[in-house]
Amino acid sequence: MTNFFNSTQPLRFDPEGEGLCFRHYNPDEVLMGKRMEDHLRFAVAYWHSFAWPGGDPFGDQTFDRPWFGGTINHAKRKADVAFDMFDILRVPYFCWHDADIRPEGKTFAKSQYNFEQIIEYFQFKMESGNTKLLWGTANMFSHRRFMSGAATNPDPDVFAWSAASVKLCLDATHKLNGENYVLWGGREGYETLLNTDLKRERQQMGRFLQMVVEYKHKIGFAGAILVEPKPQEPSKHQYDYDVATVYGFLKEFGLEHEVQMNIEQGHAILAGHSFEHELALAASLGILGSIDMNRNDYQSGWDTDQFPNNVPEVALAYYEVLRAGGFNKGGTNFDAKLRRQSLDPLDLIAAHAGAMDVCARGFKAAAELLSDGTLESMRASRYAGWETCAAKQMLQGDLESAAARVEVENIDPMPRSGQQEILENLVNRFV
Ligand code: XLS
Ligand code: NI
Ligand code: NI
Repeated sequence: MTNFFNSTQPLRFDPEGEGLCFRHYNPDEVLMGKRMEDHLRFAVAYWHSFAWPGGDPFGDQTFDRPWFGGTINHAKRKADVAFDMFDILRVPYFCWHDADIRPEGKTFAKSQYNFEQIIEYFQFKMESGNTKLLWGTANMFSHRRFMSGAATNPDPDVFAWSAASVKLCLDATHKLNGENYVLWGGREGYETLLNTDLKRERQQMGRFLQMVVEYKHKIGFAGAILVEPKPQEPSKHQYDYDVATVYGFLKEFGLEHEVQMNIEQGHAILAGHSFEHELALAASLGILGSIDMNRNDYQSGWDTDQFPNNVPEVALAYYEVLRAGGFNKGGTNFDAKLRRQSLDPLDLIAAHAGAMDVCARGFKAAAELLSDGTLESMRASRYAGWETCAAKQMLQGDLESAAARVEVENIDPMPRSGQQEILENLVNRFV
């Protein structure tokens, strides 16, 4: 234990409690036959909470953390504080990038040496603790070598470097019994089409993903490979734009049964969708894997990665997750960071505890709405006509036989209300 948080006493569930506690998140409460902890599967993101120094485009570091510094001892200290926080929050999972957890070395071999020491340290801490790995990933966007992309780089040597990075991170994720492996392609896109061979770059990226899947099978990694869509930022255009785009890409490279989605709230908004749209679409395509929970600033429109605090929005998101049967290997990763003025250790705990409560409230609302059944039965009755034999047959037939029904059956379709306001009022009774 470190003394960063003064105490590592786990937060209590106490709806009437004073100070720091959970007012809505009760890990042991059973909803729809499952404990809340097992439904939500919360994870802390190592990068935002322990590696980010609090900079913005106009100013540098605001956080002063005892583990900032480039040595392996700093990295171990960081891990000690991180695991203290996992215990305080009682989160079942965490997630990392290679660059978050180890000091960067002068060579690949030196970085690998540092990384493997930390992975061993994690292994030791995980054996005696309660926190597991939801997913690992390779950071292939921060270092300048990746400025023109990782797998999509015009320089094949960067492709090779990326292969080495993913191989190392996938091996480590496997070693730590991680439940998923994520690929987010922040620089897999372009700044200007004028210098970009788009066709070639997409082919490189497709082959890279195939190689990752082949390697996963080779080493017997049972976790899911997840792609995280985002339309832009940092690149002007990113190839993994949104769920629909990634699905087309997976089909093109024969990976639609191998790869699923890690869907982030803020990325959905950046792509001009709602979070629930992206979740519903992925579920309908059978590729819903996991979620990155956060929110953007709606005024600036930037990907500000704030902690969620909009219960109705979160409720609609979990509603789609529940309709899809809940998470399997996936979970709720807080890909969210403090505001740069939130300097205190307490701010880190409060941010997560509050977000866990927001998710719990939203999740409970979603579970009640689904159990109530009115929404689903109203949705079903809207499509009831399609349950008739005639309608089903029509889909088996051709255009001419469908067209013939108009005259033969003297069809005259009558518009029906979509009842949006009634449905919104219904939802509002639960959130
Ligand atoms: C950035 C992404 C990133 C991924 C992991 O916008 O959300 O944090 O989740 O590389
Ligand atoms: Ni993001
Ligand atoms: Ni993310």
